[in-house]
Amino acid sequence: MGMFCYQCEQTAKGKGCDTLGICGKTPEVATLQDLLIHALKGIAVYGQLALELGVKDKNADLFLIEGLFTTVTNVDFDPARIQEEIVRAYQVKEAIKRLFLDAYKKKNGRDFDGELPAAAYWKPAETLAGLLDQGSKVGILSDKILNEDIRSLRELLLYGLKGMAAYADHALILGKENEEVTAFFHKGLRALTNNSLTVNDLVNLNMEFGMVNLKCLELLDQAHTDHFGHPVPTKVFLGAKKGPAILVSGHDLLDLEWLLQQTEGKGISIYTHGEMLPAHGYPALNKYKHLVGNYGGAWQDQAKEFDAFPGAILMTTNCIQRPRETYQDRIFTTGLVAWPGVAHISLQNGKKDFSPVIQKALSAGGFKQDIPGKEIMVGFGHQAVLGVADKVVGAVKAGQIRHFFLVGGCDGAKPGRNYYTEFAEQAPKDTVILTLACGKYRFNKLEFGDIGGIPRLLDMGQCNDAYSAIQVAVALSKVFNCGVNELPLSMILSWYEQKAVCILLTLLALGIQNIRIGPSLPAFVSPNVLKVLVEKFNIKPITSAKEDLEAILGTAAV
Ligand code: SF4
Ligand code: SF3
Repeated sequence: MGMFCYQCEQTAKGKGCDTLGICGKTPEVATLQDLLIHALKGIAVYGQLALELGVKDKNADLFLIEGLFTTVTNVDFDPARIQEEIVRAYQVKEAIKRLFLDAYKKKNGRDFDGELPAAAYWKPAETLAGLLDQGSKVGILSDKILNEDIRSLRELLLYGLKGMAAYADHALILGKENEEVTAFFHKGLRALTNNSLTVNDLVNLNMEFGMVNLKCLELLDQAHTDHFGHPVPTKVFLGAKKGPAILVSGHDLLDLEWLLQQTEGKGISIYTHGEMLPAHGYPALNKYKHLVGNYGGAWQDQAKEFDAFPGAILMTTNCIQRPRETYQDRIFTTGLVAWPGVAHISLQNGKKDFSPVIQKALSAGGFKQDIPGKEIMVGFGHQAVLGVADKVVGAVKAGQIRHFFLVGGCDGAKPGRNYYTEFAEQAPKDTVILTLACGKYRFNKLEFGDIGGIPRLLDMGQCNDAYSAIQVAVALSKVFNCGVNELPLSMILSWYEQKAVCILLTLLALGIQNIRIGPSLPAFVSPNVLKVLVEKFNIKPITSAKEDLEAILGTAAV
């Protein structure tokens, strides 16, 4: 059975996974995910038509968001769950279709008789084999004669939508929604079925998406800060405390809060992993004394680290990898993350019961003794950084800070990512490094010192906290009375999965130029689309840390 997927940076041979995903995605899962996306397009066709008549369906909105998030890299590897989603997708489509048809008739006094794209008429086959057959006909390459630039721009938009879905889902979980953001899932997915859109139309739509995603990032920032307070600079312990332990990974801060509440007073220590590290900066989470510290590094090292962790592990979002047998019975998934055979904690009546995780932590025994460790700082969100804006601006004007680098984005397993460590290490002492997302694990334990009390390494948070970096850049450009592109600020980004795609589209939509991106360029960007990105935005692939630093700062760089 074949497959084709090139949505992430580690795609096989830099072209596409066609026999088995490097991530562990089987052809069966890949094909079911293709069919799920097709089904979501069908919902969006009716969803958008209904919206044009002023009719909304919350169920369809949520389904699109969760469905897209399900297909993000390293989220759901369980064919049974995806199969269930596909069957539900049909029910959701039929419901929104009825809503639209009724509204149409009411408005026009007659039945709708327009032609719609194939996705609108899709009906799931009754067997798994039938679904796989359907999925094999709607994959990325199924339209053999599709222009490669159109395909490239459609996939760019689709991956952006997947990334935004993850952020919209986190915001929704915390009770925040933005109508424009929600509506764009319908608009964007429906556009992917529209054969009359030109390259230009799709470029514009990608830019429109970028601005909508900015709103989504803002919404999630608001959801996080309203619920957990604004991050404050906070020291995070990297050792361990004797006793039972739970390790929490992923981006979902509410899961962590619930777990902290349910473990309070039970003698269990909670540790953050991967993208959960910034949680320590939020007052409403840091107040729990048993949120002890951070353990391990970025996602690609999890097999070794989870193996060695003497407790239970909870994966709240991406990135999960195939669990080793040694910890298969100690790892739990929740939310949209799933791996066949791994215990899943579901939402029931608006709550999650983490008792199985807690029981496992208690029975696993935990750390036999205290393990000493150093401390690192997190919590430099936009409010914390802008709170010392005077000091920062003063240091720039006095020549103490020559340049800011945003070295942010995902980590990954492919060689070439040492560039980011080298870049941070070689950045001159009169430069400040802002960082976010899981790529920072390559250098966040190094000593960078400070400039007049301003730490040289400022951790702004998770990947979604790119919003903080944008806020800081905009504020600095106001102070210095110049455009963001004229600031002494350079963006050095690393990408892996689709959230990085949506953030990149936002930065481009904001007109930010000269972004350096690595470790390799996306396989789904066709040569012509790349040409447009280079011409319009001067986007460039990373070279070597030394060369890039010299190019940015001039020859006296290092
Ligand atoms: Fe390959 Fe990435 Fe797709 Fe997994 S998500 S199948 S690694 S391109
Ligand atoms: Fe990392 Fe998966 Fe993207 Fe949120 S945890 S940045 S890769």
